[in-house]
Amino acid sequence: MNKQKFLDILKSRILIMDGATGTELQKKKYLDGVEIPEEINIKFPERIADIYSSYINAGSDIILANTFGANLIRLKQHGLLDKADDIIKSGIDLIREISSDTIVAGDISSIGEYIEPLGSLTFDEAYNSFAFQVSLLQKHGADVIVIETMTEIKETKAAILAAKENFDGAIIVQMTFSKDGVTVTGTDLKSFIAMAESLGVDALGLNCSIGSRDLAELAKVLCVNTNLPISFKPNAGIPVLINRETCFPETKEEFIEASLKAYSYGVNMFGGCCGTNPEFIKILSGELMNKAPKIRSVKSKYFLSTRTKTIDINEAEKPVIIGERINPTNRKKFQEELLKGNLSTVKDEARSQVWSGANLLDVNMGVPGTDEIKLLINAVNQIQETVSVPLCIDSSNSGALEQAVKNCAGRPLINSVNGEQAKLDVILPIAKRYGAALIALTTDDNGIPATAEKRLKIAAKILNFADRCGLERKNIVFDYLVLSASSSPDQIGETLKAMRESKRMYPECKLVLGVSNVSFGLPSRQTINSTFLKMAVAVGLDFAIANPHENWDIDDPFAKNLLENKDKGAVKYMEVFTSFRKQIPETETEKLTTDKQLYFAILNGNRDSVDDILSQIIASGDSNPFRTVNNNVLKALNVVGEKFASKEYFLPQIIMSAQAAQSAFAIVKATLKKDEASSAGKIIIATVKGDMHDIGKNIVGAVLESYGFDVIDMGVNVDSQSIIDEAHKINPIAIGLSALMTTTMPEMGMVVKLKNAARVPTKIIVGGAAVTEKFAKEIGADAYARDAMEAAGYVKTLQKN
Ligand code: B1M
Repeated sequence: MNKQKFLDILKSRILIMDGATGTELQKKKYLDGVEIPEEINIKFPERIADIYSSYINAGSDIILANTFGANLIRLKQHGLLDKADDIIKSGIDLIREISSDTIVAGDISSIGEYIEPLGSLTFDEAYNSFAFQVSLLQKHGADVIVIETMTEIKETKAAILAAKENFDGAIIVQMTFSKDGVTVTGTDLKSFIAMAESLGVDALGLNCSIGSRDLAELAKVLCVNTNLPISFKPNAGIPVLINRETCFPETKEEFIEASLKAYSYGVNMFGGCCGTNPEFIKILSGELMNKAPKIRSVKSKYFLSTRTKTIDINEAEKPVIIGERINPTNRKKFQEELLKGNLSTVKDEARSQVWSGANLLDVNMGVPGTDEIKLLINAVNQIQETVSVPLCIDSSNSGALEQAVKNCAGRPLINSVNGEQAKLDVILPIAKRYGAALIALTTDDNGIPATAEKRLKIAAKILNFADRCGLERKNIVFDYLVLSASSSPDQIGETLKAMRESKRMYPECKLVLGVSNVSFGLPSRQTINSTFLKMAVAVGLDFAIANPHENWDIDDPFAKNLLENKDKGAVKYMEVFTSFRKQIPETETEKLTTDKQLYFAILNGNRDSVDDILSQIIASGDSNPFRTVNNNVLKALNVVGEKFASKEYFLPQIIMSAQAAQSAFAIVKATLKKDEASSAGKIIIATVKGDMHDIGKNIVGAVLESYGFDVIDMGVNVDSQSIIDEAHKINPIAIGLSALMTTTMPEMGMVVKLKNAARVPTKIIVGGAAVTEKFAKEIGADAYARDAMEAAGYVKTLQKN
């Protein structure tokens, strides 16, 4: 029977399932002479046929085939693996022989061993064991799969995945709860729904363990939390021992009364579990068989969950805080611990963030030199043993992401995908397969777009791809990325605009932001973070990746002014929040020489006074104004760098100083005389990948141009391969590379390597504040230059040859 046909029947009428198989087999002594109950199918088929017939005659629409424990691991344990095909085939065929109208359910249940960390099985071992069983159920023509009597959420997840990926028909999953609505491993009803719904089952339900009256109340919780069809198979009460015999105390009348109550709540499929028998089913079918199902319309939920806790994001107070502290980036001691496999800080951070109010925890284990897959799985397991909140699994390694999401108990959030096609191709299928929600960054191969419109365009691309992959749009959580108010104050408005529009265009998609980026490079970061958070929530922010230990109640007018781009250069904000003062009072500058005036203009980031000072320098008859400017600007920028390192200056000050320096060089560049004697040769210059500093590189370029060279300036943050491709094309006499940070210098070595591999016949010259002659030699560069003049000197020697 195809899936749609089954679902259509379910919509039109109540379906009656069977009653107990196990207790009936016991009662009739049908288990004598077999190793496990499923062996009856091939050893004593008439016995199981007798049970099947009794339920079919009692009015069951669906019979569960006697394949409950016929999974790979259990059959192997009992030496019956070679009989697997026959056991499953016979279990199904015998039902068909009795009645061709009956819906045959392939029955699956627990392996008997838990998946780690509760037990010793790996997730893949459990999955493979179920997949083996499901494939045979598919092969021998089961109509639906019923996964039943499950108590552990990870094992249930493995069984559902195996069923979904190896079976064409409908999948029903039932778990077993105690009276308080919790399984023996701590899973509650909502966590069960969250996981089953997200993995795409067709119906879910309850069976075994408790009597019908208590189970009906648990069914009511399912009915008000999901729109999926629900099945209900209670025991005939909790068993008691009377004269050393197990007895089920519930009467048929009590059972029917509770079942009718469950019907009134909206349950769709009825049957019985331990202690029930064909008489129970006969009455049940008489009462319910032709009844129409109750219509349920449950308000849409947005569950994220773990084994023991579920949050409905639609109902939660906003923003939902995702604790960001389980991340070793820039934390040396934490990294060293992780390199040794020590997860104590991970657990401490998990506990303390939850105490401070984190609703979810981000987990990032990106430490170079570790086996990230193993580390991330361990971290997920250990965190889930320590705290109950849902997780946000964070990695740029898709293999690590997949394994961690797979091993996560419950429904996590994945951090993250973006608009790059290669990422979409890999990460979206992971979210779909494991039913996870997915953070989507609105950036792509070209970086973060400057406007809200372009970020929304990337969002549209991601949603189109999600549609094609069959990943429901509501699973996508957009991050419209906030940049620092220090370096990009005009961008804060673009982020908020994109978020507002996104809520209007894609109301089903949630919004997230890594909030602390906004205060990067500024003092009193908490003031800005908290003020910004309030602005973001006002335009619909759902999740904030943030430090829960911070104070999120601040709403500061100076920070707001800065965030609304009404405080150029963060001047007001800096006055209030730092002891920053101009290095000398403006009025005194007039008493200084023009050299000193220039020095202080750069140091104070005073771009407006640069034009005037430069005019004075150029008009003064200085024989080499370029050198004068170079010396003073360099001296000032070095002090700026020192002040930044000692936290006296913050990013806005460096930016203002850099802008003043750039305008000084732009003016003085025109005074450089061209060396007409030189015949022009081509030179490529570039600041290497990851590095945005270009003042020094621009000076080098200007000086080389003044010597008559044809300078091809490839800009900043230039990919190494592009530099070599360009060299291939234009055949320059030299490539000049600039880098100012210790983290970006190694990229110079990469350019040398690529050049050698591609056999490009050109020289490489390197320079920049952090670069040394020794480093240049180590990476195999042809030359090192301390400054622009040395660079020009070297290139001239090449030209002569
Ligand atoms: Co940044 N920055 N910066 N910064 N910044 C430094 C380099 C830093 C030393 C400051 C500090 O912490 N003390 C530090 C690097 C630490 C390190 O790794 N060792 C730093 C940092 C950390 C950062 C950020 C990470 C800060 C942040 O965001 N938290 C960030 C990184 C961005 C990125 O690149 N991904 C950042 C950002 C910026 C600004 C954008 C704000 C701005 C750059 C603006 C611009 O370039 N358009 C900036 C500035 C201005 C500086 C300082 C203060 C000044 C740099 C400068 O322009 N110097 C700098 C501190 C310092 O260097 N003392 C600092 C003047 C320039 C003429 O010198 O480039 O060295 P230089 O060039 C010289 C020679 O080195 C040589 O010739 C020139 C003179 O003739 N030379 C070559 C250069 N390239 C050559 C190539 C050659 C030959 C010679 O052959 C081809």
